[in-house]
Amino acid sequence: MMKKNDMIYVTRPMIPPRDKFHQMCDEIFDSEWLTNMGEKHNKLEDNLKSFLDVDNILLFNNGTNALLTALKAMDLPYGSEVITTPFTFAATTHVIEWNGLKPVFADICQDRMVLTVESIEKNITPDTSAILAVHVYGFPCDVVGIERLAKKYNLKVIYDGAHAFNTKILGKSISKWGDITMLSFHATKLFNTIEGGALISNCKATHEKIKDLRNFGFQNEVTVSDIGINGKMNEIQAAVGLLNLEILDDEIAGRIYINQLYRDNLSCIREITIPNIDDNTSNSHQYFPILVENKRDELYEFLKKNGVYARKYFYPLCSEFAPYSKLESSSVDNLPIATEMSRQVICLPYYGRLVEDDQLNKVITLIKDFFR
Ligand code: T4K
Repeated sequence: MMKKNDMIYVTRPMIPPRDKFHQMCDEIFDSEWLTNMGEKHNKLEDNLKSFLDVDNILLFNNGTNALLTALKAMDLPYGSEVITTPFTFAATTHVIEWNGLKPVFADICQDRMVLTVESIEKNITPDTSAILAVHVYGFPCDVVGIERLAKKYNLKVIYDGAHAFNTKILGKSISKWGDITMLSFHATKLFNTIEGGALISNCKATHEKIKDLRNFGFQNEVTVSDIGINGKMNEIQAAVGLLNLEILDDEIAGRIYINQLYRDNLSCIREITIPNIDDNTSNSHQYFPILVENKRDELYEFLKKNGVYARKYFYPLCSEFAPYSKLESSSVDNLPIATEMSRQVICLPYYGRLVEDDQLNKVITLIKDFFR
């Protein structure tokens, strides 16, 4: 039986330098200001604004609360339909229901596993109010096609960019598209604040609304303008973020190296397909998904037995989860590609420290042995 710490996981978080972290904790405790938009929080907001080159960003205590707030900020008619992908983490669909809206699933494409414009359009009805699309693995949605649809049908566009922290199209942050983009800074994400997230919006009024919603709807000490939530990031989370931002380049460099080694060693295996993104887009380096025809589950079990805990992100589809499986749009006929992809995909271990202790070679050798 493999011990927990001997396992090689799908990801491992960036850990900030401890001496610097302890010093920051001292500063925070000395200041006696622990949360509610403190100094570290505001600094991280500023630093991320420059790093991502965006106009409006607001930090949150996790990505799910951020996405919940993004939908709330759009003021969508109660009970209206939101078109979304089933090929995502449960949080994406849950926030639709938590806002009193109805998820409608559309299908994805084979190469990037994101919603197709055709499938979105096919699912639009007079009750549709918004599109909640996911840049899954940081692979960009067809942002131009979605923008065109949104204009044609007067729909709001919210992007779940939980995996897309570092994705750029033609050098521009992916969050420049859509009304609002959510980023997740969970421990499993490329850039982490332990738990955390952010909303980036492209309109000042939306930004101000989100700011109120994040803090219970308070505009000032005595005025509550909206039905808000507690979405605030605390000072310890922000300290981790400030320090992790300093070491992010090293983490990305490590992942670029691993990405190349995986490609060099695995692309010749007939049963494996490695998805590619096009030249206009920079990779977010969040996950390393591969598609395996027929033998995905056997490979997963073989790796696990040998101490490598890869993950079947995203199997099952959200449309297969009990709360959603009875929806009309959950039928396999409506989602043929998503169904096929979810039965083939497996995300391999992908994090900078994977090069240590021969772990990367172990993963590659095991996969080669499996297909020999
Ligand atoms: N939208 C999308 C598309 C998302 O993928 C997510 C979250 C969200 C929205 C919501 O954002 P947040 O509210 O989470 O900010 C993990 C994460 O918890 C979740 O954040 C993430 N997506 C999802 C794809 O993965 P699990 O249940 O698979 O996590 P877990 O605990 O099995 O961790 C995966 C592996 O990571 C472990 O086997 C080992 C490693 N790990 C994990 C943690 C927590 C570590 O090495 N250290 C750690 O501290 O959901």
